[in-house]
Amino acid sequence: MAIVLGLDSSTQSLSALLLDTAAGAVLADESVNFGNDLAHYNAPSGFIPGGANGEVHADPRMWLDALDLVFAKLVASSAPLGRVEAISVSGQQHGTVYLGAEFSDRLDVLDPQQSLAKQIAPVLTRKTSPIWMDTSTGRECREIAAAAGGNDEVCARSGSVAVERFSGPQIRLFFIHEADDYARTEVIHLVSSFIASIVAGRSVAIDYGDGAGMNLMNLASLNWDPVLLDATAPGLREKLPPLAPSRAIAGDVSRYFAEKYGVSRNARVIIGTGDNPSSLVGMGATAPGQVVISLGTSDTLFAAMPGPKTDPAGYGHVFGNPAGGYMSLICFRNGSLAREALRDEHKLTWEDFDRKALSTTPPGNNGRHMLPFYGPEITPRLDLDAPVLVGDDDFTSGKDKPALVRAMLEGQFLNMRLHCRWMGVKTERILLTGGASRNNGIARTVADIFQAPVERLAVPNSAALGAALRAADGLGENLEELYLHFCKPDAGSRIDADPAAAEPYDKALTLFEATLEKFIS
Ligand code: ADP
Ligand code: XUL
Repeated sequence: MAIVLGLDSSTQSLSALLLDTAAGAVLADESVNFGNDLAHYNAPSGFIPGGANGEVHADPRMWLDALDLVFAKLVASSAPLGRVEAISVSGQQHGTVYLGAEFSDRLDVLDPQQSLAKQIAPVLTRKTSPIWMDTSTGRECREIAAAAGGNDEVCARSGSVAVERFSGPQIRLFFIHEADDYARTEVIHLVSSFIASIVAGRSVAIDYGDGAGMNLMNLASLNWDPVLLDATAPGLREKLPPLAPSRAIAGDVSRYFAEKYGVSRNARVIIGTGDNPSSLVGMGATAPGQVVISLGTSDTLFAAMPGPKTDPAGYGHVFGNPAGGYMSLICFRNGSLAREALRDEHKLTWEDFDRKALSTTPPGNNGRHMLPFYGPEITPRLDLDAPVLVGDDDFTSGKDKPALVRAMLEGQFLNMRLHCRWMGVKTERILLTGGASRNNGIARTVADIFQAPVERLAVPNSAALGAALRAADGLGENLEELYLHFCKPDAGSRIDADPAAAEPYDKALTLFEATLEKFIS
């Protein structure tokens, strides 16, 4: 039984959660919001706005400043960092960080008197990092698929067809457009393995959970796939860290964190994983039979799987399950930021997404519906810059605001219901997490559309919780026992589906699908 720290470097924030596993208690919960707390990076939602041709990048120095800041906040709140026995990391998936030959030496001698960002910036060989929202690599995806023998082959090997946001296509684009900088890159990390490397003070391995989101890992051998490496960029094998199981220990915490923030020198660092695999742990859902919907910046639906199963339509993914085996996932790019865009465009509040809109409109919205995409969507792949509205004039002109809110939420979750069929999972109960899951109107819409009860946990940040639980797992604690303490559904927050909504939503699904098909080439 131990004190363990989980860090989650997500799209919009970095969170830290300190647990006492013996007491079953949360000792500290701090977070840094990139847009608010590090406003000088001009990334209000965690990425650099205005990228051309689908490019979405973030500044890795911002992630490092957030790491310093979150530890300073932990110290300020008197969190017992001197008693931490293990630390692990969760990171937004697919994003890549490019580092030169001096990276490892630099990690060894980090000076506690200076910031992480200042010391690591000189060894970045690519100033900014492409993140999961990037859709700029369509050409590179086609080239990789062609070189590897087709997308079916890429999917059979890696668990996903070549996908624009995945690391392999992003690496290829860098190699093609910035060949010299690619050549001087010694190591390419994912966000999770980059942050874990900083914390451990040495370049650490990538786990099977996050590694599977690169189009480079062979799902069967759990090693880098030679065909995919060759199809992506020359000399790539030498630039990738090794792959390892999620509970692998990277070493002790770096001297930097011990001296600067008083973290116990003996704290072990367990390698990182992606935010979705981490949430699978944080929701206590690593055994098959449970379905999780996460409503963060992206909306995702995922579940542990007994064996790998791929999506014939090419939208879904198979990742490693941090507890062993596999998980399947479907990701939607127009999640919270699309809900925010509608809220701001029509001068609404989250309260309007809660009781107000839903109490004055019926399930199915009398046929009024929306393709709820304010920017490129990945499931299905579609480039729109504004939602498509189908219905009467009051609705399409934006006058009928309650109908707009309902149409947005129904569009998002009908689209989710439509695109998760391939997983073949039974949605008898849905575990809901992510920033938007606290909204009861949104939770009710999920319950009614899937016709399943929705439950939320007492600890809301499941990705950070998953990192902390994985840290304890790395020390040899039993995950199933930890779930009993930390992953209990909050009984008061359960929402049961209204059976009367079943029929209107079956009809709404047909209408939604027909409109969607007109836009998919
Ligand atoms: P990420 O982990 O991807 O950075 P979070 O899971 O922290 O994101 O979720 C952040 C999002 O949660 C915000 O973009 C915001 O739109 C959404 N959110 C927060 N509170 C509410 C609410 N009451 N209703 C709806 N959405 C909310
Ligand atoms: C999953 C995905 C996102 C990111 C950011 O494939 O792209 O969910 O992990 O949360």
